[in-house]
Amino acid sequence: MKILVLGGDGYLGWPTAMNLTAHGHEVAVVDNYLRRNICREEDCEPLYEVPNLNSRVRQWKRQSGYKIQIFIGDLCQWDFMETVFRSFEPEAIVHYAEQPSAPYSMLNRNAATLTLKNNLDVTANVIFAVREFSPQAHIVKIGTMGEYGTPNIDIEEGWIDIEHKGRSQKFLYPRQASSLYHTTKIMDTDLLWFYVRMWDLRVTDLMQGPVYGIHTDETNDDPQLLPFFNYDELFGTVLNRFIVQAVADYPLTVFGKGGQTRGYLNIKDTLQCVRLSLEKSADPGELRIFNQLVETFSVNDLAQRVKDAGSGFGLNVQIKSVENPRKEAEDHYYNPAHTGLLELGLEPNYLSEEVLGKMIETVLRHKDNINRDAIFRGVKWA
Ligand code: USQ
Repeated sequence: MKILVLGGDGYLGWPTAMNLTAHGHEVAVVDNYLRRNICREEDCEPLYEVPNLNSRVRQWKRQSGYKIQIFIGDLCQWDFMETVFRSFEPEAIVHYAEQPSAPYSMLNRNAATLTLKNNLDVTANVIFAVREFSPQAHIVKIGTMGEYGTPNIDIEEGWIDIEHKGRSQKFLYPRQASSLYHTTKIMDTDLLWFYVRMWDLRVTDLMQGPVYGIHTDETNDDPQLLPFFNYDELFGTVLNRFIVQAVADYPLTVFGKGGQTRGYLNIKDTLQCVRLSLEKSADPGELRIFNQLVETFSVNDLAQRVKDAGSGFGLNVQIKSVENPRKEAEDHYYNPAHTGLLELGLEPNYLSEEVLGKMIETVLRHKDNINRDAIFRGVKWA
């Protein structure tokens, strides 16, 4: 299949591109290096240097023999989007091209506006481009479990049947996000759902939980192929942060009570989920939603796991609750359904001592690069 990976430079975009080529697909990546530029501006560079897309594509070709096409530009610009679609003629699109950080979206007005504009403009342009140039193409959009928030009832997989005064209808499951970033993902879902109804688009919206991990089947321990790995407060996800904190002898930053529970997955499972969704497309006129997670943990559970794994490496990991910079429930019910991707064939990689150990080993190799000042800056959400 000819697959466009939008946001192909990112933590998930680049590993996805390699993985899809390794499974026989023809891939082009598109990026404007937005995340790299923000990380430079905010002084939160990744743990190790990541070569640019041209270098990574050359390295992957040397390693594997597979080619990847590259388009560098801003997908908010319609002319650029048009050029990409006309030249590549995709059969499917993986849409990761969003400002992905919740804390960054809450930093200040500029960051909020950038997040809103970028995320909605790119999603709208993808929709218009598919309609105009590739109307049969399947859009696989990365949404977030954060769209649902933490309701006091079970979270269904995208949809819920509501009975009201003796009548019933299926609706999108209620969404109430706790950051502006997550809110843009709700808006994306609404846009996609509207145009699915208007134009019979085929869309899969993947409600993903926080991802952790560094290695995938394609990285082969080659430092040139590793994903962009953040551990700072803005762009690092919690488990990746805790591993770096453990190595840096920095007490693990549990926000508030630490009872915040989310659905986690290994980066390898992100790649499986995206590929399985691509290989079994949604139907025309279908907005298919999967909850993309494999197991739930509280922040306290994760901290304890990292502490235990660290002791195997002689690390004396401390855990310290810090005042929560976010406005979120710290003690709540959380029970999301997540059977759809298992039914498509997902074989989960669960969090284990071995997985944590491999992450610690890799981070230890880059210990000297850790910038302790980037670990906690206390971006207040309210
Ligand atoms: N947390 C801590 N200490 C830290 C960092 C985070 O206790 O040092 C807590 C947060 O308060 C939150 C939980 O850990 O309760 C998860 O935080 P996170 O930073 O790993 O995840 P989040 O900001 O929600 O965003 C990440 C990705 C985002 C994705 C989302 C899925 O950056 O792109 O959409 O995970 S979800 O969390 O399910 O909405």
